Amino acid sequence: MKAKARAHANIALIKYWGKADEKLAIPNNSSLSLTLDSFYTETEVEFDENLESDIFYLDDKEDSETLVKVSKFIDLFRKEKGISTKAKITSYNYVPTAAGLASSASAFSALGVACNRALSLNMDDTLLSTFIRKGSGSATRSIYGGLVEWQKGHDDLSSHAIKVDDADFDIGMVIVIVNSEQKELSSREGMKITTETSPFYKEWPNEAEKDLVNIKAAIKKRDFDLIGEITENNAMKMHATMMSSNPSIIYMEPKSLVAINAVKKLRRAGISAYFTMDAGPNVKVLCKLSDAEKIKAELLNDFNEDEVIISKVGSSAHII
Ligand code: 2P0
Repeated sequence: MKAKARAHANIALIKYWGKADEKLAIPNNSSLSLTLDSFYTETEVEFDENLESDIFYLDDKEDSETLVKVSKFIDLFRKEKGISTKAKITSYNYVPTAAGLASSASAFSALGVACNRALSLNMDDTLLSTFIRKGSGSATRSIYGGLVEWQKGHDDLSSHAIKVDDADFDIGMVIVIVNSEQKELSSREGMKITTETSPFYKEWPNEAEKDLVNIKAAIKKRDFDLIGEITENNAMKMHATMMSSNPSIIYMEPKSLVAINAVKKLRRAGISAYFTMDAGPNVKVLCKLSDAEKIKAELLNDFNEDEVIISKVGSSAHII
């Protein structure tokens, strides 16, 4: 009744933005991500008949606020097993700096993998990813390492992750910490506002699906620059759509643009580097891993050493 798992964070190259079904967490568009080695979560879950309620520790501190979401998520697994036994959950986020880049993707993926083992549910990765999806959408993709697609599907069982590529070529990411504080607007809220108010949102799922087809072809051909161009363009289309919401959603901060301009400068100097951004101001630079140190050196003109983190490709979520 006890298991411990590790899962890595992932960064979407083709973004997920907007839900077709909020309750089931089915997205309006499929997405594709790169799993990162440098950011991960380790979580132990222990089901215990003696407990009267669930208890959750995050980085050695009891966290009763997050517990509500965690308990709801574990309920899915309890229901599958037909039990109501409460659990103690102990979780650690591993980030290479005090960046506060705690990720719901690695967190729910690690917790899902641990619950599956602790309750001997023996779900395969496809089915398990549909459970993890209901904790957090992006967590669906963290079940696999490398390049991973979350196929939007059309119902509970068909909306799941698939492995696209091991990404065992020269690829990596440089993460630029612009601001490590908790974001003011959650992704969940941001998506809702965008889908309900942006006049441009109706084009977003079409654009994302086109980008997905094209990036998968570029991955197959190992065409790094094409992968990068599609990634950058997709992220900016998502941010433009968010900005056109009412009220507008602007995750970008002045220093985000500083990082973006540094990437453009690197590109003019012949280095293949492309930026992407998520629901926050931090900038992630998709690059060849062999260029990462050069890219970091350029970024250090404007950022501190602990604000620029290099990551190679991460592996699948697994029991430890
Ligand atoms: C992504 N993001 O594909 C996109 C791009 C942020 C921008 O998935 O509501 O925490 O739990 O499903 O997964 C962040 O949203 O949202 C996200 P919920 P989630 O990575």
